[in-house]
Amino acid sequence: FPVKDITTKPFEGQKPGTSGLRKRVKVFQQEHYTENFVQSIFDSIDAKGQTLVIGGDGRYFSPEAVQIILKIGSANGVSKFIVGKDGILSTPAASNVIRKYKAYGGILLTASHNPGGPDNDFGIKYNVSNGGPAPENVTDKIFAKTKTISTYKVIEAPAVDLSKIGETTYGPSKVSIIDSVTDYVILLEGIFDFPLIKQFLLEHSQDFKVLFDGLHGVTGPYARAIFIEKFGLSESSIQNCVALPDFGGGHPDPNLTYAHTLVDAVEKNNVAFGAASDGDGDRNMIYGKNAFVTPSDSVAIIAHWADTIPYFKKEGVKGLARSMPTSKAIDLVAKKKKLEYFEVPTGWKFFGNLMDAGRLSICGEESFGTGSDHIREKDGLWAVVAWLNILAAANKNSPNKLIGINDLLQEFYSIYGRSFFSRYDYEEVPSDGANKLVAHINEALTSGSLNNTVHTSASTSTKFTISNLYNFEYKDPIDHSVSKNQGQVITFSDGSRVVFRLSGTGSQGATVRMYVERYLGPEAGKDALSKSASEGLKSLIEVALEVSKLKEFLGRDEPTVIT
Ligand code: VG1
Ligand code: CO
Repeated sequence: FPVKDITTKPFEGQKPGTSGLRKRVKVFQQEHYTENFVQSIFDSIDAKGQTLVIGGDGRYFSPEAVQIILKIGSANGVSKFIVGKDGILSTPAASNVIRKYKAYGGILLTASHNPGGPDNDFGIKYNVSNGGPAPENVTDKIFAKTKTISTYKVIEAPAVDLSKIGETTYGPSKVSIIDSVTDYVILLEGIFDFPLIKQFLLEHSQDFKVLFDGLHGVTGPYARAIFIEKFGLSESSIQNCVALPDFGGGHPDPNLTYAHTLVDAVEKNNVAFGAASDGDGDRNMIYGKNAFVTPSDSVAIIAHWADTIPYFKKEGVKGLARSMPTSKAIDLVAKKKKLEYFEVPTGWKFFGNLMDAGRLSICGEESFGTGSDHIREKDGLWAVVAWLNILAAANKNSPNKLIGINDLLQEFYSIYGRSFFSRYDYEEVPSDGANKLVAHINEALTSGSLNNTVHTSASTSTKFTISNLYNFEYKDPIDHSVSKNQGQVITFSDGSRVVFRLSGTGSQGATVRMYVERYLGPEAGKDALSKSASEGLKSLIEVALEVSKLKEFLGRDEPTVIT
């Protein structure tokens, strides 16, 4: 098998974002484009003689990309590839496979929740040996390589049949095709109390209906194995669980806007426990009849109930963490349980170091990402099964009253109070306007012109006094690396907070995210605590829009998505 050097020229903009390189499929399909990025990965790591995992959410262009990685990887000396059957591994499953088989790293083919298909998005992400996304020093190196690349290496070998499980030789390398689901199901079985969940669901087959919606993303086969085969539920407990390369034309993002197939079915069929995951399986939404769990609350509630989960009972909970824009609900749990807790920049890569150092067990992001140190990615089905485990355990101690999602929410608020939280996304706005918005807030930040100013909500007359403005900066407590400009934060004297950030996962234009949080203590009482988030946050949102002049800069009256 001869190794060939192919001459190429650099492409602009191959900078990995919050979670890998994401672009339109058509961009990746340009001659040499994907090859350049893949060779730049190999130029930034030392994979000679090593094992590499390949897998992804199966979106359009994945089969082609797997073959490209095999060719270039083999030519660059990779000795063994572990590949999910048909190139499929959910992001959490890939993280697990990297760890379990002690691979050197993995290349994940996904653009997560972004739509797929010939006119939509594709993505490539490199993960390191702990199973987590490559840290910034690695992604910076990859980007630098893409700017100077002049050749890439390939072996000339016939394409590998990705549909046959088993090991074959491929040029100088070995390729092992593995079942995409098995290892992951074994992992979850070792974490949760499957028999308890199964028994609870069986006893309550009439009054506690379950529905999981795969949104035609990668989780379909995983959900089938868990809900049908392990928990013994009927076919009607899963929907949209056939993975499709274009996600059936949908937007595989588990939130109230895009997961409407779940929302509709939950309301129509009185489903007590509904859940959905995104294209690559790392996000989750928990949604039951009249009960929506905001992700910031979800992770806090899992932390609160952690000792009902066998994995945490055995390992203990070492520490808690959230990304900066995520509400501070989990901080309250950490304080009460006297645990160490951390605030890190957006994106899962920052949690990994803390986990590797044994200081972090449970963490989450407001963007429907929840997870733990069982792997180094957020994990959609893990969170869904965690909720089922917690509900099954809570009901074990409540023989006469069925405890549902809402009961856990209300109980949590009565102990800790509630952080009302919402995120407004302004997608694909002109970059110019986004930059002006950032500059406007930066100006106030440097000059102090907004400090101590009072702002009144037009509709409710509630007054908010700005107490501080700052740019969030993170110093990693383990490797001491510093990440600057991770979001602009405006704090108010009542403890409320508004954050502005530019998205790092979009494939076109700029996306501005505005995060708002307002806390009410338990003494506010049940009525105030059980309001909808939009009601609880109305006045703060008005003030945030006024202070930032967002509508003016972006030329948008309404956000694209509210979560
Ligand atoms: C978004 C979310 C962030 C998440 C990231 C990857 O990033 O805000 O919390 O970690 O997506 O999620 P950004 O930079 O667009 O705000 V996923 O499910 O792509 O892997
Ligand atoms: Co995802």
